[in-house]
Amino acid sequence: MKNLFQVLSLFVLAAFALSSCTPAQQTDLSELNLIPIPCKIEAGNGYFEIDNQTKIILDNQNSELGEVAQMLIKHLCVATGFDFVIENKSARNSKNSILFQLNDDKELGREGYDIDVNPKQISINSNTPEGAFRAIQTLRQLLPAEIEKSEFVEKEWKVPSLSIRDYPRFEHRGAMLDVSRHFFGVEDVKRFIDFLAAYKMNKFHMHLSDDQGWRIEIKSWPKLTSIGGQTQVGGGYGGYYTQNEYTEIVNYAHKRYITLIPEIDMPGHTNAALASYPELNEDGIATELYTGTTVGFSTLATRKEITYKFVDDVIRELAELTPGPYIHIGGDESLVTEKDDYIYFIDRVQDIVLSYGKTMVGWDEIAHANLKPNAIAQFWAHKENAILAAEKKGKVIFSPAQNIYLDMKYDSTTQLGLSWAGYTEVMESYDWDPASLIPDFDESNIYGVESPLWSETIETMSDIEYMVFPRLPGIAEIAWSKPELRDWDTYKYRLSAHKDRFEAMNINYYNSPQIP
Ligand code: TNX
Repeated sequence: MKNLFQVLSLFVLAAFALSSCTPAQQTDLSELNLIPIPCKIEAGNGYFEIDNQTKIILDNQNSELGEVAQMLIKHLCVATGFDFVIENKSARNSKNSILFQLNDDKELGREGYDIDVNPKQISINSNTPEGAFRAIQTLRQLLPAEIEKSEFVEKEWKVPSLSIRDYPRFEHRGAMLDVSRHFFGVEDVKRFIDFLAAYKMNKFHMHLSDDQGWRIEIKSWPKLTSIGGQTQVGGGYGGYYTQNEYTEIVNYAHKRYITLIPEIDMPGHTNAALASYPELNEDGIATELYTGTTVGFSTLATRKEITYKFVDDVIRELAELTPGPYIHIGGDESLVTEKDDYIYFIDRVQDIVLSYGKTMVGWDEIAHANLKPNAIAQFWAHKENAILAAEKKGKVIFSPAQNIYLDMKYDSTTQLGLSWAGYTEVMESYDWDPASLIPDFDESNIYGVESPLWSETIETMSDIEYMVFPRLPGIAEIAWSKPELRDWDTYKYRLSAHKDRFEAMNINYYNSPQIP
């Protein structure tokens, strides 16, 4: 009996050795460093290797899916040096292929996806091209970090066998860039959008106006930019986006399934407008342009009718340029606006936003106005405002300054940034959860998570990168991943592995002592 068993096992071993020279190894899941961490990962055996023969196959005749496949090619072709061709479904079972399929799978929702990797094929299944786009970001992270280089790299491009099922926790996952305190050109903004896309964020909030600068061309009020756009913090030339440039940014974000949320901050934070048009001031006298960093000193004249003509024109032009459903009206720190004037103003502006078919978003102070259902309050400082907004049937975006303000210094030695909300090391920005931040706040009222980068001290793309990395990936994970899968002690090792990616992307990141 024993002999027969030995003979049989020898036979099995021999057959195995003949069929493949190197037995396929099971993927070690602890070596994956995916951020945000996916809902479910199962190990497979062996790996898929992308080479010069790898085909990309679309299982559905869907031009949008084809564009997503092109985006994948863009990510792969530079470092690998391979030419990829896209084929249609007749070839769906071919080996050495990356297959995109559209399905109907309720659990995955709009943005979810499955990725299945085996030695023959990588298949990506989703309900929408958007889900396929999110999947590509995961695939990038399954490849060696050098895939992110913008030059050819001689390398074996292996993807470990596995299957992933993944979908987001929150609808709203974003970041804000303040282009008012310091202005950033279109190319910088595109790079910022690339960062969001890489970590599956889907909202890009642009803070387009403030005391120090008006940054979007408004044709019916041209002095907003010819006067109000000229300077910035510290003095010197600021700048602004023409409507065409703004559209270029909208489209760039849209191709990456990121919705642009434009903000015109009102009725405070309006000195640039007040300096451009005297009639917007209570006393009818234009203010001086402002290049300092104090907040809370300016207000539109909330009881003058011309103010509402101004707001209507601005929101009309902005709404026409903005395909996404949101207009952000600011509403924060209106410290020199009387409370009843403030409420009167927000109520009227809300009606203007609604009249152009958009959803109003505002900083948490707008909760004091008569919010209509579906208004969105962005909680940054005042928990009681978040609660009030939810009571008024508004949704709440979580941007708690103490946790995720990207302009807060990491520690006392950080040169850039501010510290009014405290220092925010990488752990502090990661190790919290929106559902437990405000006692008794119902998670169903949380629309999502967004981290703002204010730019009083931020002047260059390299400054942006330093404050954003490595905090942004963790914030993206808070917004995307299941809370029970998140934990700092394992996250810090995953994040550590991303340093190679930051370097491959030439990102000027902060090398935190908290990251091994
Ligand atoms: C508070 S957050 C502000 C901004 C500043 C920021 C600096 C918010 C809604 N208002 O005006 O730039 O602090 O951290």
